[in-house]
Amino acid sequence: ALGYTPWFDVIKTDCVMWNLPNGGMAIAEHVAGATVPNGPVGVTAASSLGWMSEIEVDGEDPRRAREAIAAKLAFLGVDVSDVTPAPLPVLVGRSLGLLPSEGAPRRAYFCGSIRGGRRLQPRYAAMIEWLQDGGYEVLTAHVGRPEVLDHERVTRLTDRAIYEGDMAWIARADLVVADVTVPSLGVGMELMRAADLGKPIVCLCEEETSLSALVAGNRHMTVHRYRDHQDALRALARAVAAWEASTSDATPRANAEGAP
Ligand code: 6K6
Repeated sequence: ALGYTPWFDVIKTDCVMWNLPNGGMAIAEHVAGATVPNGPVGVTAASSLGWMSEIEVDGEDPRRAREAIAAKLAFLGVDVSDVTPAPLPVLVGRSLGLLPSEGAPRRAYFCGSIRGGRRLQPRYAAMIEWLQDGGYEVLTAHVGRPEVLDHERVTRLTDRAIYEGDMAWIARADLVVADVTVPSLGVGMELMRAADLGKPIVCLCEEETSLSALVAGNRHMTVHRYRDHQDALRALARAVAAWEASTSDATPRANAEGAP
């Protein structure tokens, strides 16, 4: 009814409340998290954050609020290093691996054709390497490996395990990057899932390629056209830099224009 589908629940399993000598009150809650069964992220995850307490103060002046919070912490004997400004749902989302943690490397999910055809494998490998060099953890580095199809045969992963594993990774990704030049059903499915989850999506496509209207016309994804291999890496660098600049706590990397 509110126009969104919940990803996970914030569960409070226990509570302790103290009356303080100054007339105030301190409340600590035992907090856990769990993904919503059959929910949109398609993974089952649970976490326990332990005992937590939220401190709120009245007023609209952030500086005064900061002082009031500091005074409360001092009164309670809580060290400021044990405190985070992040709201509880964000902490739970992070503990479930569904939201990026501060200071942790950003996770990129790279999509490229596998059974749809391996013509652009070296390009996928170069894009993945560029992301890794820039500090990204690429969850799907296997997409760039030349021997991925042999590997599929050797590891004997079932198609269902591949599907479920990939859906779980998409849910954990901070950014989805796809080369959509070679048509691939799998990449199309990944993009749709990423769009449904509201993930930022960067699509790269060789010029002159006839691209499906369902990608080209999808307002959840921007398609960046490129001429050749070198231009593809420059287009990737520009698109990632633009995304990084649009996220508040990111420092755009210096080599955005200087990509190989
Ligand atoms: C690979 C390496 C070891 O085991 C494997 C098993 N195969 C796959 N593993 C993970 N993801 C896969 C696998 N096959 C396809 N995908 C996902 O679908 C990739 O993330 C690609 O972006 C996409 C390619 O889809 P198809 O339809 O071209 O195969």
